[in-house]
Formats: sequence, structure tokens, C-alpha cells
Amino acid sequence: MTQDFSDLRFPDGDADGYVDMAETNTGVFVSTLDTGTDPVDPDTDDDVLRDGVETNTGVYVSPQDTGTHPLVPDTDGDGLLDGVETHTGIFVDANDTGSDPHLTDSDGDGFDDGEEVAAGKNPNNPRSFPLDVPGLSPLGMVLCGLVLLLAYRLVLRRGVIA
Ligand SMILES: [Ca+2]
Ligand SMILES: [Ca+2]
Ligand SMILES: [Ca+2]
Ligand SMILES: [Ca+2]
Repeated sequence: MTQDFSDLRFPDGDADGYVDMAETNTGVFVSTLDTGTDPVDPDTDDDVLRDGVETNTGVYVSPQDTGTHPLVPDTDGDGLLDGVETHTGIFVDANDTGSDPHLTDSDGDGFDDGEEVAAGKNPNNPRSFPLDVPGLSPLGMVLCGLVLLLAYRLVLRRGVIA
């Protein structure tokens, strides 16, 4: 009879997929054998992903191997936690955005994923993006609106539009 003692020899106290020995709690990721993560915290960077799936390869493979950094909650710095960027390509809500945790602008429309989600837009669809024109302040937009309104009234007076 054979028995697998691997779990006893290399315990994973917080059950996050990285064995205690590898979780060196240094705050610096060196490799999967020296992860720098906390051996008693299954999610050291609090981004909703267990340390063990955050393999820091820079490549998303699956929910079990996200390639994200286990010590950086927002690996690509786009304002969305690694845990909400589920890489499905389908935007569900702010907690399941479907965007790529390794791309700041998943759909390539010029707006960061975080910016799009904050505006209620789909970060996976280049035809869905925040409406505000870059470089135009809120006051500028109000002035633009007033000018358009005046122009419309002028046109009305002239009877072009009845
Ligand atoms: Ca562990
Ligand atoms: Ca994590
Ligand atoms: Ca992110
Ligand atoms: Ca985008």
C-alpha cells in the first residue's frame, strides 16, 4: 500500500495553494518557491484571488493560474482588482468585469478598464466607452451645451425648423 505524504511534509496551512515553506512573508516575490506571501493569509494582497493562483507569469491561463502578482492587488494598474478582472470577455458587473488583468485597456478603445467600469461601460467592447471628451472640463461641457441651445433657438426663430 502506498500513501502520499506530500501534504504532511509540505503543509499548506492557509490552503491557498502555496506551501508554508514557499510563503516567506518577505513582501517580495522571487519565484513560486519563494513567494514572499503571508503563510497564514490565503489572499495576501486582498484582491479576491488566492495566493496560489497568482503565479506572476504575466500570462492569464485559467482561474487557477491567473499569472497575476500575489503581492500586488492590481497587477496592471488599471484601477480594477485582479480578482474582478475575470478574463472571460463578458462584462457582468463591477465584481466580474471579464477584462484582462494584464491589460490596462482590454478592448483597445483608449479608455482604461477601471475608467470604463466606473462609468458603467463595457471594458471588453471598443464601441462602449465613457462619453466625456478628454480635455473638456465639466464647465467646458456646460458652455458647449449652452452654445448649442442658443444656436437651436436661433434656428427655431428663423423658422427653419417648425
Ligand atoms: Ca499557503
Ligand atoms: Ca491575492
Ligand atoms: Ca487590474
Ligand atoms: Ca478600454
